[in-house]
Amino acid sequence: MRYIEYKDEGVFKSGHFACAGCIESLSIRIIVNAVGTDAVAVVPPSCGAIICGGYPNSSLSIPTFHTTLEAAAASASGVKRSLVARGKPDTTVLCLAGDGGTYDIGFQALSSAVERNEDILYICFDNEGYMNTGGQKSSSTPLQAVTGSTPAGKLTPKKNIVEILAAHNIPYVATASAGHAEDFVRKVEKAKNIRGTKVLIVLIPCLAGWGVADNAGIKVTRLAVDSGVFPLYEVEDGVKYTLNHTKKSMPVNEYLSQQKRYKHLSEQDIAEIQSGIDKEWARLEKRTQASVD
Ligand SMILES: Cc1ncc(C[n+]2csc(CCOP(=O)(O)OP(=O)(O)O)c2C)c(N)n1
Ligand code: SF4
Ligand SMILES: [Mg+2]
Repeated sequence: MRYIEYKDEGVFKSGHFACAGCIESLSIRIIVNAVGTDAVAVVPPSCGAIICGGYPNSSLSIPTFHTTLEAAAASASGVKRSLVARGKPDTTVLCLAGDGGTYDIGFQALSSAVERNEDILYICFDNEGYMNTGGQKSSSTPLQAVTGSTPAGKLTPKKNIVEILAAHNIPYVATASAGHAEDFVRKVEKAKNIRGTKVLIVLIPCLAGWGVADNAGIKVTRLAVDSGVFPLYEVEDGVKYTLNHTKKSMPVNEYLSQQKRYKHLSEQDIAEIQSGIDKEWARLEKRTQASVD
């Protein structure tokens, strides 16, 4: 049996308000402990906001600033610039946002921050919907997934935010998950030591929103990676691609069948989803190969 090992500096404390079993709290624990205590967190409305909590009951022992859903990356930019002006250029400014706050509502602020190459570490907890407000679809919701606002299944595919950010020539953008903790810690530490804008997209199965069993969060993230639904990869300076988990070892239905949001799918629907995953995987393999050549 393999155990997850990471240093725990006590930056994340008990008593938060995540749903029992949600791996977003574990993901925050991994991130803040990898970053350490010389850090400030900027958090827009989201499940992450209720997990981090507000003063004096915050579960983070670093300064935590709650901002608006539109403005997380802009707020983080301002916090970082003020720290630099006060002679603290090495303090890490972390943004802890959801996918609605990243792919949709906060995207203009994020795109502008990346274009200015602000020195922030932006984390997107991607639970593929507006989950804190009851589970509406976002542009991160995948094709065919049922949400509160797509009761017959979403008609359009998930937006490819990694490619969009890579097209900004961002210094570092990567995907990560608590189901592959060593890779996750390595990416946070690597990102922390790069100057400029860094973004990590972290997959979070929403137990309530996806219809996943309370004890299956880690299992579902591993299935997402193993089936190629959520490839673990990094892009540096918009051009250098690295696939971190290089095997796609199981059919997508192993992943889909764990979730109530996909219960309505026909065999043809599953075949179409599989075909989309195979195409994207082949594209990533080509990009990775081209980065090596
Ligand atoms: C401009 C704006 N619209 C709507 C809201 C209400 N709201 C608060 S949290 C939230 C959900 C955010 O979704 P996401 O960023 O994906 O985070 P999650 O709740 O899924 O963690 C919404 C819509 C808001 N605070 N501000
Ligand atoms: S609503 Fe979903 S993402 Fe939010 S804390 Fe609960 S299980 Fe986690
Ligand atoms: Mg969300």
